[in-house]
Amino acid sequence: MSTALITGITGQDGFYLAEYLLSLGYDVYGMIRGQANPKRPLVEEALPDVRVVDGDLLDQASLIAVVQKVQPDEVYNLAAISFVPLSWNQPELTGEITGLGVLRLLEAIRLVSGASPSRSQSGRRIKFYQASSSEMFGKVRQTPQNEQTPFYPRSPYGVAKVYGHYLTVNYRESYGLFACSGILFNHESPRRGPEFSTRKISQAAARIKLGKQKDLVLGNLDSRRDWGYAGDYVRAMHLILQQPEPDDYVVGTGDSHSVREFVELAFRHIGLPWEEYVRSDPQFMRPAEVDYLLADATKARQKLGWEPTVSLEELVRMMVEADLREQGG
Ligand code: NDP
Ligand code: GDR
Repeated sequence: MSTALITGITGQDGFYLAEYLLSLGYDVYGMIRGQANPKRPLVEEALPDVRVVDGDLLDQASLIAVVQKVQPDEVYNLAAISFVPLSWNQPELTGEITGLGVLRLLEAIRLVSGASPSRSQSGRRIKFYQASSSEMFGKVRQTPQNEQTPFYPRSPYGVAKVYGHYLTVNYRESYGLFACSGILFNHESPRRGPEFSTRKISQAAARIKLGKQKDLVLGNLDSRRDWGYAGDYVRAMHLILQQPEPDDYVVGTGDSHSVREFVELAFRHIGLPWEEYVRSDPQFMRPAEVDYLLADATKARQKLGWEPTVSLEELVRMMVEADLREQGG
């Protein structure tokens, strides 16, 4: 039986990945931070087979202790400050967690596995997955974006992810670590945090339909994202670590839509005219925007055999339906 350690177990992806790895027969450990993290009971209830361990990406010693204790075959680093707007308000903390946190975890793996610059096979004992992001492409240099596309991050979050990405490549090349990075485009689900655009929209649509909310105030409706379903993307994470050689992969659907289109689909589903309920306000505009993301996931399709299975229409329906149920509809 293989053992996996997941950081960010309380997040959207942590949940889907844990569920998937458990279904494959893995022994799954999930790292949780804080002395009374309110999400701990939720994880324990939703994922009773996951073993919870305490650690924080800000604390090097805690990460060494966790890796030492768990002795994982695979480590998935999903923990981060992941909400892009917050990264302008707390840029230093974002750098510490989303950027330097990757360094601390890689150091823990290097120390525990005994990897050395001589690139002995010991570096391959613990495989490492880094959650890189399409936000690294930012003000895109080419469309669609693939593994060769240069980065041009547009937020402190994007900059921190670029640091984590290159550090993952560097530890692979410096110490022979089996360190990989998945450059994932936006992926959503009913478990998406309500601060992100898609869940804010699906939740508002459900509440408006049920008469619990009057309107929905968003920011930029023109930006375009390559949106997929989170359940599909965690399969790609796992596949990336099952390849004979460590490498980096772009993962996305190859289809891009505007925020406005997402709104239209959600309101079509509840049968209300979106123009009467939705408005755009500068308070939700970003200091610098990522206008247009579109994935070229040819490498993931060819080498991993990965394909998305959920269309945008299905995703919107799934999210709005889940929110209608949650709101008591
Ligand atoms: P979430 O925001 O849902 O989850 C983030 C997780 O990080 C939470 O479990 C949070 O724990 C944890 N965390 C934050 N700070 C620390 C810390 N100091 N130490 C330990 N854990 C911490 O993100 P997603 O699940 O959506 O995304 C997973 C990863 O993938 C992130 O790194 C994100 O940046 C990246 N990504 C996501 C994409 C997407 O579309 N979802 C696309 C591309 C990349 P807590 O509950 O305690 O706050
Ligand atoms: P993103 O996701 O920044 O792409 O990062 P988000 O859903 O927050 O924004 C997508 C687009 O929607 C526009 N937008 C709004 N966004 C939010 N959150 N709230 C609003 O009211 C609103 N109105 C318009 C934004 O301007 C943006 O253009 C997500 C995160 O999961 C990152 O961690 C991950 O790396 C990337 O996806 C890939």
